[in-house]
Amino acid sequence: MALLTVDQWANSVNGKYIDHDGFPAGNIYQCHDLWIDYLMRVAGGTQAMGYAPSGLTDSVFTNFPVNGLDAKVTRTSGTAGIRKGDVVFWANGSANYPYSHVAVALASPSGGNVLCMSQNPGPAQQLNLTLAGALGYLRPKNITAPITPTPRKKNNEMLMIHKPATSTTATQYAVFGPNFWLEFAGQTAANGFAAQVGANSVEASTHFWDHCKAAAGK
Ligand SMILES: [Ca+2]
Repeated sequence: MALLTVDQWANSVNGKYIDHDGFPAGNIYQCHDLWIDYLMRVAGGTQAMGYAPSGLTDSVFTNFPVNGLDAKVTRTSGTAGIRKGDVVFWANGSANYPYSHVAVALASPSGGNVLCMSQNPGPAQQLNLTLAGALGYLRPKNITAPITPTPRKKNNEMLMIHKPATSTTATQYAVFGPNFWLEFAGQTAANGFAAQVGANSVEASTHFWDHCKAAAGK
């Protein structure tokens, strides 16, 4: 079965009760089932990879890697960098989740909360969950960094290129447009300019770099 995008998956489970193991008898619809569902249908893992060694779902995170799970996801401690598609784990014994919790982030956090697809209590649903007690997150390896350039501003004809680093020079960037040419170095500045330009930087050969510079009138 083809794997789903995060959005496709979230739409497919929203409002539904998800169970993959018939366990525990008292309430088979656990947060852990939603994690298993996500692991299998989005990250391309197996149910066995997602088992919690201690029986509580946070042990997937605290015992990572077990069951070969590291073939499908990476692990990050703490909440910095959480983004859409990350699987967030809350600690056993945390204030809101005395028996731990897991949910799938649908957006980057805002104000100490993160919008998640979460199950138990209730069916799988979108909930804004506090990050208090969160241990960290697992990120499917098959979800690449989102490309979310800001919309090109009206009449903004700037473009951005870069020349890869060599053994003697750092990566060089240039933003240019009609009668405008700005060279600089540094990834942080480059990211800022890319957001402003509204597109990612295009890799340039020296020849193409010179061509662009000449076209910019410089
Ligand atoms: Ca279950």
